[in-house]
Formats: sequence, C-alpha cells, structure tokens
Amino acid sequence: MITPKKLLKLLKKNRISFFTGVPDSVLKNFTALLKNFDSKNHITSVNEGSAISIGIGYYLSSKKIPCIYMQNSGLSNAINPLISIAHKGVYSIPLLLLIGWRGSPGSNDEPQHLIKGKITEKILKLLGIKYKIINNDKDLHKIKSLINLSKKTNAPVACLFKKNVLEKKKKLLNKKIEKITKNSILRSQVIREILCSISKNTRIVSTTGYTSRELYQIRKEEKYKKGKDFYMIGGMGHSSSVALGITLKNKKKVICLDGDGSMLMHLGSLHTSGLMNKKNFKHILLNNSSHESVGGQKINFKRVQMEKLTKGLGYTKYIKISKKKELKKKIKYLLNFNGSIFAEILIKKGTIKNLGRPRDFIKIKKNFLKI
Ligand SMILES: Cc1ncc(C[n+]2csc(CCOP(=O)(O)OP(=O)(O)O)c2C)c(N)n1
Repeated sequence: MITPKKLLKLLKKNRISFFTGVPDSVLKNFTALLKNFDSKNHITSVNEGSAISIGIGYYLSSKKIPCIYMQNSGLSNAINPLISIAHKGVYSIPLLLLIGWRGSPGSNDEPQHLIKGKITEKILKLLGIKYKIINNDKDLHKIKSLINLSKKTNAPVACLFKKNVLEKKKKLLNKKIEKITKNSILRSQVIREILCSISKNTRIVSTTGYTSRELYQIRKEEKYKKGKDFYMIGGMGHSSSVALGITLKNKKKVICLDGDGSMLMHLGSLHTSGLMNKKNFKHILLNNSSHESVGGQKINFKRVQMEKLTKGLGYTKYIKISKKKELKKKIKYLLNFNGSIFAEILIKKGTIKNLGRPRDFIKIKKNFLKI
C-alpha cells in the first residue's frame, strides 16, 4: 500500500508542485489531495494529450518538472505530444507521469482494460520512457530516482500504479459536488425513460463509465426489447462520433448518451456533428458536472453555455431538462423532433445497485448489426 500523503510529500520535497491530468479510479485517492489546490498548481485537463501539453508549457515557463496523472487507457491520447514534442529526440522536456495501471497482468479487470494493461509497459518502452512499478511506500525512493533521472536527461519518466495500491482516505468524495448539483434526476431515470419511449429501430450509443453500465443493466434486467445499444466501454469521448457514423447509413433515430467529462475530452467532435446536422441525430448530455465513474472529481461545467455552443456549431435545436416532472414530455419531444437536437439533462449523482458490466462484446456487436 502507498500512502497518498507520503507520495505528495515526496513530490513536493523534490520541487514538484504543479499537477495536471485526467481523473482515474486507480489514482483517485491521490488526486483527492489536489482538489483544494488553486488553478496555478492543479488543472484537471480534458484529455491526456492536453495534460501533457499543459505540463510542457508549465516547464517552458518555470523550468520545473510538472506531474501529469492519467489512466493507462489515456496514454494513447498522450502519445502525440509525448513523442512529437517532449521526446528526447525533439525538444527533450522533463515530465513526471503517474499512470493508473488498469488491467495489469494477473489482475481481474474488464476485457478492454486487460488488453491495454498487457501492452502498457511495451508502449512506455517504445516511447523510450523510463518507468518503475510502485507497489508500496518502500518503493517511493524509486520515484525520487526517476525524478532525478528526468532532471538529468531532460526526458519524461513514468510511475505505474496498480489497482488498490493507493491507500483509501475516508470521506473521499467531494461533498461540494452534492451541493452544487442540486439536480433531482438520476441517470437511471433518464435511461428508463428513453428505453420505454424509443421505437424498435432506434440505435443508442452510450459513453464510457456508469452510463454504459447502467444502460446495459437496466435493459437486461427490466427486459426492454425496443432498440439496440452499442456500449462505448472504452474510447472515451468518441461516442458522439460513433453515433454520427451510424447516422450516415441509417435513417432511423440514433441517440448518443454522452457524459460531460466524455464530451469535453473530444469536444471538437461536436463541430462535425453540427456540420453534418443529421436529422436523426439525437445527442443527449447527462450532465452531473463531475467524473462520477472514477471518483466524482469536479468539472466546472456550469460555466459552459451549451445552447450557444451547440447552436453555433450547427445543431438545429437545443433543449434543457432539469426537473424530473418534465423528463417524460421532453424526451418525447426530442424523439419526435425532425432535426438534429442536443438535450442537456442535469442529473444528480448516484447509480443503481449491483451495477454490472457488459462483457460479451462480439455478441453485442452482432446484435447491433441486425436490422
Ligand atoms: C482516455 C481515457 N481517459 C480516462 C478514462 C477513465 N474514465 C472512465 S469514465 C471517466 C469519467 C467520465 O466522466 P463523464 O463522462 O462525466 O461521466 P460520469 O462518470 O460522470 O457518468 C473517466 C475519466 C478512460 N476510460 N479513458
């Protein structure tokens, strides 16, 4: 076990005082310590590539090494600036990466994580990034030597943390989120409303995390037969693009069930969906202003004016749903609207009990392909 406070202390002692990254469940007990840092010292970034890039910029203005945290699934988002800018053969920028290692060999994890987990070390080797696996407090000295190596060689270095190695702190969840999101609607209520209102040929593409898991579970347990789902258990931020791709050869309604963290990860995709402006494209944002699936880390989403943004990009219609009593009527409106539509639904935190996980992906795909 690693004590998050000891880890933070070690980093500070080694002159690492700036943090940026994308939240991850493996590292949540560490990143919880950063939640009260001001924005000069901690930025939650929208994707791992921008985290690397913010870190590069920080170094260029401070000559100090930034700490960049991410899940190993996000390593692929990070590769572009890591290899084309920070690499020793290009600008040679020192960075310290903390990587949550889902699907590490021998662990029990979801299929998509096992695939990425198996090749994580290989990716780091290919990138020429020196790394260490950190298992407990005794390994903290390895981080110190990595930092020294990064300073000496002006190169990125990485620490890999397996699941459950970072000690849990009580009262981890950000209580403020509960207060900020006084919303009354639960994600599961939206999902049920959609499943009972859609027609046979509707297609649903759901985003990474609790949304896909709840959709899968509710459809299965409550035996909703109409429509078919494609669960984006990985490829975070790409569900609206997959949904848009489906609309190209399918005249029936295609619903994208997005999350605020996911949508922000590749916000540029909204440009394409606005430009295409497909009549059967129904984009639903489940907005809880947090990364609930990986620990409830806050997203400052309230400031985003989604109506102006989506309309400016070319969506025909924007609607907002904030009260439970308007859910039924507005979902019906969304499904009957003859044009591209973006619905922002303000939801509160909370998931259904005993949440399962889709696993039989080939069966799911074959079923989705059936007309
Ligand atoms: C590329 C990538 N980075 C990080 C993650 C870890 N991750 C899984 S779900 C999630 C949060 C998604 O947030 P949001 O879309 O707001 O949905 P919520 O969890 O709030 O339902 C994150 C960060 C991931 N799966 N893939």
